[in-house]
Amino acid sequence: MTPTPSPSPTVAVVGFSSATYTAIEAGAPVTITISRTGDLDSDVAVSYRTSSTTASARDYTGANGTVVFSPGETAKTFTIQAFRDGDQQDETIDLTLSDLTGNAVFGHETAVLTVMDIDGVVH
Ligand SMILES: [Ca+2]
Repeated sequence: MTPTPSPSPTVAVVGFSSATYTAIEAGAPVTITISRTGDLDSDVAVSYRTSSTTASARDYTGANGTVVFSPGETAKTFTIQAFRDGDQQDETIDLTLSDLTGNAVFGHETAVLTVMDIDGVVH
């Protein structure tokens, strides 16, 4: 008798590589990675965007766009640059994924980038 294949349906898991990131104000741009694990055989697209309730728009270079994982691809990146703003407090930037298409589910759908303040540092 023919063994019945037991299909184990795999899906891609797409999300930020971490739930938290850290950048230093006026430091090097921070690279944010969107990773894809699980099913690597299909095309998967996802959109990303940055927003913030504590940092104003001129405090960092926001990013938004759509990335497409081709078969075999496991990581996509974008960068954010935080600027010195004169405020003496750490600020956070929210990273959000949306519009996931293809055979995929979300991992870390959101993440938080903390920008470490340098204005309040006592030298
Ligand atoms: Ca500051």
